[in-house]
Amino acid sequence: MFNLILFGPPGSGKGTQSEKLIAKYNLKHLSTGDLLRSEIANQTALGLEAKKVMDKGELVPDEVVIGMISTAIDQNPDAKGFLFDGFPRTSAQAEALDKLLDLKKTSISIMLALDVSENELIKRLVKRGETSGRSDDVNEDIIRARITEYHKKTTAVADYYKQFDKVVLIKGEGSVEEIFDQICLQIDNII
Ligand code: B4P
Repeated sequence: MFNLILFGPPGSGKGTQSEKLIAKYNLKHLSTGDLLRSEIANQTALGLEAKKVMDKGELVPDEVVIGMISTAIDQNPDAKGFLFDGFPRTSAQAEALDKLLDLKKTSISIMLALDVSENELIKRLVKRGETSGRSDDVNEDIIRARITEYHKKTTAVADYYKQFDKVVLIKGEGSVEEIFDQICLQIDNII
């Protein structure tokens, strides 16, 4: 099984690149952001609670997202591999993911980390906010809060996988196609 983590700050292009990668490599796309937005759209109890946190630019509690990912993995027993997008976002989530994959006798193959400057992130998310209808993109204060949360809690996840030599940095600025080509080069190297 080939299991990829696409990593990076908010707006680094994880969702954008994931769409192209799942088509090319036939991976099951697991995006905690998409799963949470679907809970919000369906107005579930989980979604209503998550929305309050997401609207402040903060991270949803670990047990909530770990539970969602665990269910999603179990629902896809025939997957050729998983593309984790926006997960794990804390060290506790990373440790939980390793245990879940261990139960399935598999593991993370590689983490590709998209590197994008803060100015570019803000520019992209402000622009997306003009049309996306996403309440966490509506103003620059919330966008900055998300980036602060990333530095506080999420960068540690890359350190976690570095100890296993699984992290490769990808320049996340340039055209979507150029970045996609760099990502594919890394994947083709190991599959
Ligand atoms: P996510 O849904 O994961 O979203 P994201 O970080 O905003 O975006 P992404 O990096 O996927 O950017 P995209 O491709 O769309 O998280 C949203 C919220 O959910 C979090 O803040 C948190 O509250 C919660 N959450 C999710 N997972 C969680 C977890 N595991 N634990 C706790 N909480 C969790 O790109 C952004 C924009 O840039 C787009 O408009 C795109 O068109 C543009 N773009 C992409 N590539 C570009 C390029 N090369 N050049 C120019 N623009 C580009």
